[in-house]
Amino acid sequence: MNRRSFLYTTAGTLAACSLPRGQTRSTPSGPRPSPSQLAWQRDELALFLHFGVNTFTDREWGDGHEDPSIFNPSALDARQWARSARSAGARALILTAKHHDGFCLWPTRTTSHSVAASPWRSGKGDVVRELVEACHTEGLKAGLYLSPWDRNNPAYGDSPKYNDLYCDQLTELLTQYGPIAEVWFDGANGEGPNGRRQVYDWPRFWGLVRRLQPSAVMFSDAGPDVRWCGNEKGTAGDPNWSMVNPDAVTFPGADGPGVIDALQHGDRAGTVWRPAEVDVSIRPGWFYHPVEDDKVRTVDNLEGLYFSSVGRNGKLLLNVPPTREGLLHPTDVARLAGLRARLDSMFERDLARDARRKFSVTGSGSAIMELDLGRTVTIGVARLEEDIARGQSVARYTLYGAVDDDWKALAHGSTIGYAKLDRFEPVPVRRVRLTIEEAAEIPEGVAVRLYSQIGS
Ligand code: FUL
Repeated sequence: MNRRSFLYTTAGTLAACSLPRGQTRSTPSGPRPSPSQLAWQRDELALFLHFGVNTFTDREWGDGHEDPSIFNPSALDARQWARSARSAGARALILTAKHHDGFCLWPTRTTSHSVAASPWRSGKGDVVRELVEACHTEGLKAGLYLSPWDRNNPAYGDSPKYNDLYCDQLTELLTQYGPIAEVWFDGANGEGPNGRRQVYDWPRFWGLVRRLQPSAVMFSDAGPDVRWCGNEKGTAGDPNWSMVNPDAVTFPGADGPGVIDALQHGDRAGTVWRPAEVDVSIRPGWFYHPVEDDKVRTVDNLEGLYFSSVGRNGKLLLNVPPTREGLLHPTDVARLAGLRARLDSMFERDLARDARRKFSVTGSGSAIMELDLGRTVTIGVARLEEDIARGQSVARYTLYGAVDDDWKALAHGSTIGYAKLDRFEPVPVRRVRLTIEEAAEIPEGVAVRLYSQIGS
C-alpha cells in the first residue's frame, strides 16, 4: 500500500492513512492500558452497592457504635441486584464489604463486628459470597470496596497494627471468593479513637492486591490502575486524559493545590495510564433512605450521566443502594431498565456504518477524516473513538457536516480517548468531516459513528 495515497474504506476505524512526506508511522510512544484496564473501560458501566448498618440507621456515615443486631435484611436477594444490573447493561457490581463504620458484610476472622454477630441468616450469612455467586450466575464481574477508614476497630490509629488488620481483611476477601475484578480504595481518612489518625501503608496494600488478584484493577485517587474523577456529580473532566503524572496525586485522600484538577483532567504528558472512574449515586445519598424514594434520577438524567462519563472517556460507576429488605428498590430498577432501553434505541443504528471514509494526516499533530454517507440523513449525536489499546492522542478536534459544500461546524471538542459523545441540533448531512487539530502523536484513525436521536 502506498502510504501517501488516500485510502477509502468502509470499516468503522481506519485501515490506513496518508502520511506527510518523510514521515513514517511509528508505534505511539505514550503509555497504554494493561489488558485489565482495557477490559475495565470497555465495560463502560458498573453498579455500586452501598449497603450495611447505615441502611438500617438511615445514616450516610456510621460512627462505628452500631449494634450488629440492627443488620437484618428481610428478603436479601443478590440475584435481584445482579439481574437489575444486567438489565441496565452493567458488566460489574461493586459492594461495600466494609464502610467507614467498620461493620463487615462477610464473616471475617479479624473482628466480631460483622454479619456473624447479626440475626440475618441466624448469623451464618455472608453478603460478599452471595454477591459473588450472583455475579457469577448472571455473568457479571464482582468488585469490592473495603473502607480504609474504620470507626469501629480499636486498632485504627495504631498504624502498624491496623495496617496488618487491613491486610488480613483484604486477604480474606481476595482469597476466599474467587476472581475479584476491582478493589475500591476510598480516600476518606478520618479520625481514629482519641483523635489519632491512621498512617496507611498504601504500597503494601497495593502490592498485596496485585499478588493475590493480579487481574484486578485497583481504584483510588492515586490508582494505581484507575483513578477517581475528582467529583461525585457524575462528570468526567473536559479534557480528560487517561494518562497521569503519578507525582500529582500520590495517595488516596491527598489534597492541596492541583489535586482535583489532576484527577479531573489527567495529563497529556503523563507517564502512567490511569483512566478516570466516575462514581455517582442514583439517589442523593450513597445509602438507601426511604425519604429519597421520590428523588431517584430520571432516565433523562441517567442518560446525561452516560454522556458526561462514558461519553468523556470515563467509566460510569452508578450507585444503586439496596433497601432494608436487601433488594434494589422498584423505582431504581425501573430507571436502570429505562436507561438501557434509551441507550439501546439511541445507539441502535450507526448512520455512518457504510460510509466511504478518507483519512489523511496533515501534520505531525493534525489530520482530516472525511465521510461520504452516500445519502442525506439527519444526525444529532456523534460518537468518536480512538483505539486506546494504542494509547490516547487527540487533544482538539472539530466535527463538520454538509449536504453538499455547505459545511458547518457541529461540535468542537478536546480529548476523545475511549469514547467522546457529542450532541447537537439535528441536522441533515451527506458528508461529515472530522478535523483533528491537535494531537500528541501523529494521529491514528478515529472511529466516527453517527446517530439520529438526540434523546433528552
Ligand atoms: C466517599 C465516602 O465517604 C462515601 O460515603 C461514599 O462511600 C463515596 C463513594 O466515597 O468518600
